[in-house]
Amino acid sequence: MVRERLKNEVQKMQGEFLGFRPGLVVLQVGDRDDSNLYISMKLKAAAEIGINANHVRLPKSTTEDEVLSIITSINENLSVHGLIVQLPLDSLQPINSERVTNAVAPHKDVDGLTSVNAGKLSRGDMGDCFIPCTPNGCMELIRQTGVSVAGKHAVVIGRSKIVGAPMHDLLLWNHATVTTCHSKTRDLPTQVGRADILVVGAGRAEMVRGEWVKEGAVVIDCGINHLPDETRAGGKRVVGDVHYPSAQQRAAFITPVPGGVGPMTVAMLMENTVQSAWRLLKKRTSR
Ligand code: NAP
Ligand code: L37
Repeated sequence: MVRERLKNEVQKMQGEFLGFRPGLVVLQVGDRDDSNLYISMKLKAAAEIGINANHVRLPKSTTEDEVLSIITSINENLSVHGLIVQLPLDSLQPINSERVTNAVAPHKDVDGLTSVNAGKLSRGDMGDCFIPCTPNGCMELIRQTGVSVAGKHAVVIGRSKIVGAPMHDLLLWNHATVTTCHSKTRDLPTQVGRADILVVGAGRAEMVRGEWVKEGAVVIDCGINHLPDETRAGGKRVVGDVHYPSAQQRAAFITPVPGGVGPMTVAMLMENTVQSAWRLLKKRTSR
């Protein structure tokens, strides 16, 4: 649905601005299997929509200064509207990933991970910032349920820069009352039981049990975890942070893993890239 709309928008852009295409760069250091899989999904989605995506792959031996200087040159490249650094960095060198993500020009930061974009979101200035893809996808999934967020009690599990913290901000500025839980939270089951809307990004396989979940809640599961499973090809299976079979009996809506938040995360990266290109085109035509 989102992808179909973006494809049409890109076609419209190409018509209005002679062959123009939004440009995306995915910067990867090293060769992690999970990153390779996610990047291939991003490149495939971009190709389908008509976004010109480039995968820049650096060896494990790359130093922080080298990464920073490549980011600077991509920042200056006018045909690139979005730049993401795929985390975690898989380098043999000590690299400060905070410094690296913050080197991305805020107006190309389609992951929404720079301090500038995160700061805007935390203050509720959503109009001119980029929202991180996973929480943005979660909001889209919540919207698709038809359940309104305003006035509801939302519980977020996790406070990372990429999932939990921006999810908290988004729910708050969409007028939920938000509780954010983390590894030091006491009595997680009781907190979860208060949630009309529950978003989980903890990285703990099937941690949230169905018995904890409030009857009729909306449950959004960001977790991607691998459990050993002899019956599967490859010897493992993918599960979320929520125990789906039990939670599904209580929740009014619940997202599956795989096939839930993951694909929507990819769609939101495309959304942010197209939005970034529109902003540039509007600036160009208003001059
Ligand atoms: P992360 O950086 O490891 O953060 C995990 C968060 O969960 C931390 O805030 C941690 O608390 C909290 N936590 C850990 N164990 C907990 C527990 N037992 N009880 C309560 N809170 C607990 O992970 P992340 O990058 O946010 O990712 C979270 C999950 O989402 C992972 O499964 C990851 O694979 C998945 N993910 C999915 C997508 C997607 O597109 N679908 C994208 C990114 C990540 P502290 O802060 O106290 O340590
Ligand atoms: N933008 N995303 C961005 N920047 C980063 O630095 N780490 C990271 C990031 N994470 C990311 O790309 N996550 C992600 C996770 C899952 C999917 C896509 C992106 C996804 O589509 N998963 C599928 C398949 C899961 C599997 O088989 O492992 C799913 O259906 O959930």
